[in-house]
Amino acid sequence: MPAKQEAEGVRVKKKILRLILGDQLNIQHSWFSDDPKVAEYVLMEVREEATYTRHHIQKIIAFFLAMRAFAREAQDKGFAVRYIALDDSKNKHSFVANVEALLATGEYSAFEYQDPDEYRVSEALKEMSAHAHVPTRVVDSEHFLTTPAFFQGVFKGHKRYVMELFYREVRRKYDLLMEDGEPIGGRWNFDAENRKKLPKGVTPPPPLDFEREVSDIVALLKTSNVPSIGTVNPRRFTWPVTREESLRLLTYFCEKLLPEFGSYQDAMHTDHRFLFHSRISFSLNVKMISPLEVVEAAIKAWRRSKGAISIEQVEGFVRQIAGWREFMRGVYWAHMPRYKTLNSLGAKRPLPHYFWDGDTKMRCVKHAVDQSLEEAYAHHIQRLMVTGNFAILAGIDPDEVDAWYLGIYADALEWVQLPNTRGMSQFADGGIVGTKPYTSSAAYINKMSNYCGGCHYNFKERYGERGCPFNTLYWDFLIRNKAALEKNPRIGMGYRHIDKMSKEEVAEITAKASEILNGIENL
Ligand code: FAD
Ligand code: DLZ
Repeated sequence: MPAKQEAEGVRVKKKILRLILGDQLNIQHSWFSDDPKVAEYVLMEVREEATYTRHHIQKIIAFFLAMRAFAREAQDKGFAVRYIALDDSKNKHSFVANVEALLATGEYSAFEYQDPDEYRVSEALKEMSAHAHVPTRVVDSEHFLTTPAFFQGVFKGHKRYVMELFYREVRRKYDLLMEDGEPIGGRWNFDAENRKKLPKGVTPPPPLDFEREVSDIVALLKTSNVPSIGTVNPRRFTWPVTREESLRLLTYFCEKLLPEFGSYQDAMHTDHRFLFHSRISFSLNVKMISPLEVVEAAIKAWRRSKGAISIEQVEGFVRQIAGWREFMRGVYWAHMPRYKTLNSLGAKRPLPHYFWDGDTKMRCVKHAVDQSLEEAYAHHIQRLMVTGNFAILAGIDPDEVDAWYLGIYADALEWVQLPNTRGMSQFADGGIVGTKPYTSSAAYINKMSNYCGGCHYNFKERYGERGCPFNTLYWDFLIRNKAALEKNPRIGMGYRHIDKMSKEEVAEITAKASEILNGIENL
């Protein structure tokens, strides 16, 4: 209670201090159905979060803008909001230090926070709460379709996790694309129909961008010496940073992109960075929009189309959100903190410079990295089958791969980035997320993109001077990791192929691969 009021004997009812993290911007949360008088909400821009990895500049800006917009919206609705900006002289620059300083004023009756999505932050707040001198409470963030307990329940008694099994349970639980207990279309999964290359003559609609001036935040980050990667146009910042913009992006997706989403989900093209992808991940991950409303909007659009949008388009989309996204979260909470240390293939090579500057003759890697640096975005197959594929084939240290993925994408938060990178992409978890490593030679990249035409390297060649590094490294990866992978039934075919190779051919692959890897910085 302020000293003057206390001295005057005025009884001011103390408020609860409620912390809102930068990825908890959910104005639909039940906290905001409470009487506005009961609590003060605090949001904070802190160095600890802005620097725990080297983030893309657009990611930091998107978080700060979204937090500021959320604070304004809550204030406009009558809630008391304290906003600690990066350059606030009282800012202690960590969640814990700022909350402790606020509680030390004696102005609050209790401290409450929503369950954080990241293990590091969850542990820090738990530890702080254990020593707080006011009652503390952690509440659900009320955002996901499933809980860690649901995930454990689905896999109780199973030897391994299978995304498909989990996905079916979520479909049943929420009655998504179901009819009389059966999946609509007679199949649960239309993955096989989601693998078309973008044909000539099909032009994706232009992306829906939200244009705003961000020179002031760019200047703030500069004067505050916050390190970052990537570029931003200060006069044209395009990410959605409010719930209203996120809803507009969702509507645009349902109307313009959903009709072809599934078909070209895995396609890559130098002229079309976003193809038919929704770019909704940032909005989802900071909780401006909920996964249920996203999948329900897509299903509604599909129903409204009366057959004009085929089932494989909408099922492919629902699977990503109700399936993969929730599944990855389940894996994260079931295996942290150990998951972050796993390196089943013992990979230890440093990440080459072109992940940071795009300066490589491999056209696919160059395109995916340049795009990531310019947009803080690449779609799933670019992340998995270009940059991720190269990293696993080259045996890059998963710690370095994680740090890159956690920084470069606007949607990157550890709970979803880590299982995707260390698990699905790098197989460093030894098969917790996926049954086999996602690796391919240049043939797959050529099949799904226009990257290989015009590349310095020849996608058809393995050993020659201009042979594509993906080709040699693909076979060398299998040879190098034979002990760890040979018994995996899903890659048996690769080993049977190697068994048929002559000793000379195997030696040639190994020699060419070591030449490539020794010169990895010059590819
Ligand atoms: P769309 O293609 O339009 O898909 C719709 C939504 O489905 C996405 O917005 C996302 O919420 C969800 N989704 C799709 N695939 C996945 C998946 N594998 N895991 C979780 N959700 C999924 N996604 C993140 O949100 N944050 C990350 O940090 C992240 N890191 C990744 C790292 C690697 C190595 C890989 C292979 C994938 C990663 N993904 C991550 C998953 C996926 O690539 C992105 O969610 C997607 O590219 C975001 O673009 P979009 O919104 O246009 O997606
Ligand atoms: C990613 C991020 C960044 C760059 N900055 C902030 C910040 O200054 N304040 C904040 O509350 N959150 C930020 N975030 C998101 C957090 O890292 C995220 O909320 C935690 O990791 C919990 O998932």
